[in-house]
Amino acid sequence: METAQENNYMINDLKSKRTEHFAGIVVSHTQDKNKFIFTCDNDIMLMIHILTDKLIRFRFATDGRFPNDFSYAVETQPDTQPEELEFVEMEDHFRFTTKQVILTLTKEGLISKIMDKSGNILCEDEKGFHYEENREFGGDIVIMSKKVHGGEHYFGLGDKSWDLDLRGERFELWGADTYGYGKKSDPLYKNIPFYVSLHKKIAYGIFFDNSFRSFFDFGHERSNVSSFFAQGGEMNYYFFYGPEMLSIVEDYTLLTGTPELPPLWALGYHQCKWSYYPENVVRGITDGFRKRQIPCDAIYLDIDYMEGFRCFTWNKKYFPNPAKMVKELAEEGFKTIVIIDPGIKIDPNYSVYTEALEKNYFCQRADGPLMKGSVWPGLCNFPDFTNPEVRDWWRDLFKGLIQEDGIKGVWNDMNEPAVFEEGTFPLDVRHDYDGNPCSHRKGHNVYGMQMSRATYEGVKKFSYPNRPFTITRSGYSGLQRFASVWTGDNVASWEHLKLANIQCQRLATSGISFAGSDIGGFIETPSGELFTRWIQLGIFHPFCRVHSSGDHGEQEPWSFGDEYTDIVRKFIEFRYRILPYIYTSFWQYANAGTPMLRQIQAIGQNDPETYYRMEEFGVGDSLVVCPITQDKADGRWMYLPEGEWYYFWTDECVLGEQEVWADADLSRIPLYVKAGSVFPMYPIMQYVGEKVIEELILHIYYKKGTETSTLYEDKGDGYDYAEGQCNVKNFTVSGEEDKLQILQTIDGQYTPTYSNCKLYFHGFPTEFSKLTVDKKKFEITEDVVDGNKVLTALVPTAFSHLEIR
Ligand code: MIG
Repeated sequence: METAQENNYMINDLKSKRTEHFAGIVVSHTQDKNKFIFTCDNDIMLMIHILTDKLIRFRFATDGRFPNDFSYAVETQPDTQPEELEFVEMEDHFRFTTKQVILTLTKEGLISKIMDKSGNILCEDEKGFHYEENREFGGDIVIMSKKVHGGEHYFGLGDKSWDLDLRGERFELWGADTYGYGKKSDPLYKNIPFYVSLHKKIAYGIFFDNSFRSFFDFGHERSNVSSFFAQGGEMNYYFFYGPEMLSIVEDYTLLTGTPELPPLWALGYHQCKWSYYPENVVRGITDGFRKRQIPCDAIYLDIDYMEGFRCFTWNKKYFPNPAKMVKELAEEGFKTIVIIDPGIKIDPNYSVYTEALEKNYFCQRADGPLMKGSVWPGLCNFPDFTNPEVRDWWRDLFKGLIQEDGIKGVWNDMNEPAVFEEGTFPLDVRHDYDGNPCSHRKGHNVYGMQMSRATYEGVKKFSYPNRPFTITRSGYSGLQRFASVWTGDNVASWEHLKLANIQCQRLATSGISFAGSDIGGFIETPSGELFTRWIQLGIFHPFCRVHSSGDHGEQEPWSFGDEYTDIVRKFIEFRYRILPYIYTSFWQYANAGTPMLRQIQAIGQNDPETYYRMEEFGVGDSLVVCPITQDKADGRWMYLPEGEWYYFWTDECVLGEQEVWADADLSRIPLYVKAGSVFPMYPIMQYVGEKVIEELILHIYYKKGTETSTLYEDKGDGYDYAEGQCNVKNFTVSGEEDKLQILQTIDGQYTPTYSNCKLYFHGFPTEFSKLTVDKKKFEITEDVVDGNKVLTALVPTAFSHLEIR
């Protein structure tokens, strides 16, 4: 918060010295299909691009011309048209009407107001666009102010460590290395200028595509005004109409890009520490997992694997034969992942350095010298990842690690970029910005994203035909195309467990679903209880990794005594059981931009009670989870959204739209399954691919009424799915008093390893005893799962019609 305040002062200071300029009166306008340009008598211009019936781009210019239209977030401007568009000029304003919204724009001052078709005001300018000249650097400080409505709530903005609702606060986007951050430390690592507003059951979204240091104020300076502003660049923003929150997040994610499907193993459990070395320590850890039968897919090497922290080298004393070690670990099912930082050690005997120096790939200061800064290797220079030629070079550096050494994933750290003394680069550092040369003022917030982009391309190129896996700490909107993320250097405390929950939900709402926290906390040591509670939450986060700094106790699943180990094992096993479900929700994310974690407002939007909650959240289509975030608890109150929900551990069915008490001693996490779901599971595996899966498991939860569930399946790696080797299965459950039917449609040509599925019937009336699958009778028996007696049957997976009565 301190930095933000300093900067506020800076802005306020600027305000006191400089004049605010507002749009004058529109003197001309042009229309080219769905693109309109309005020019004012004082050279302020506004381009309004109606991209769809519910997506509108606003772009302002201050001196009579628009500069080159380039964005790292939006790779190609959508070439779409609204279904309906009517444009009329009135006496004092213009009006645009699409199938979904009405936008009015005043001729004086370019003040816009957007309504839905029933006349509800969604989003309305207060002062609207204005700017101040930036005499020091040139360009403008661009500002947009809008009205705050009664009952308005604000969500999104990336990794902010604040309550889920951002109302009443001001935030800054300026990627920062924030070791041991706390609640409301700001700014943090990631720069995601996108938020969703929700009021009166209707949601809209704003994406301010500007990479300069920027600010979002949600009624902080003035309680009736929200604003966003940046220290340079353009006022260039997109308005999204829902009315559903989920569809806004989808549209934003599709605009800024979806990731490809990760290899299935990347959705398994990962073990990390700063640092596991030398080799025998690494093997001690991996053996520890297999010996104790605790599933794990990935093991990490932090900075100490390198020779003096030089990227793309190995410390041969610690790791005499990396390729051999990595190969042997792979035989036991472990994928080895290594860290790569941006700082390249200044060392004339280090080829990565000399090559980059010779080719002029390092960032330069304004007057020519190379950007020099201290990080782990000592004094370093830093590649300019915003230069496409530098990215290609960086990409090709991965050949050795991936192709020769067998590394399966790369972890990018310190890419805010972080520099020890100064914090980050000085502002005069130059960047290519893909042919739009600029200073670090504009390049800072995208630096990490462009690093992870080059890393992703390298890992992908040399892993092919397998899929790549990458992680990044920093990034800008659209980073989700290139990497998964973690929430940085958190602390082993109950407060941070809460923050991890909120940050991961918020990231998902901000287009970044593939996210997780350092489970157990990076700094300090968790108690066994805290660690266990954190694992219980972490297994529902798309990226599931334990990580800690090395200067304290052990943080492996077995570090806290047998009582805890057994519970932790059970939950890591649970992660492997629900893999087909997590994978399906990843596919929904990759395919449609649907967030994998869904904050409760997004699944309970018609129930304003949900607007004030933040700990309970949806995972995929069927689950609601709520972590226990205090010690010695044996349950908690939580809120369930609309519908009927089964408590996972007891099969007790309760109604939503109310607070419910979830019994959860240390062996449980509050977990509910939506009635009518067909919930897929795999058998427990120690790692992905350990066993050939012979039976798919489907848990069917009884409901009077209809519900549809989806299952996506493919080989779990490689690109055959792009050639149709994948299936999308839809299950439509319709339950009545005396029977329940499931219709299955299968779209795709993939043949899974299993031809049978084991069905478990939850919550079914006891008299149901006859099962017919595609007109054939099947036997029902009784079984015990997770402590409950459940009816079960074994049937062919490819059924089209199933009936139980
Ligand atoms: O200055 O590589 O957030 O996960 O273990 C610290 C050492 C550098 C910070 C990362 C953390 C990582 C650590 N890194």
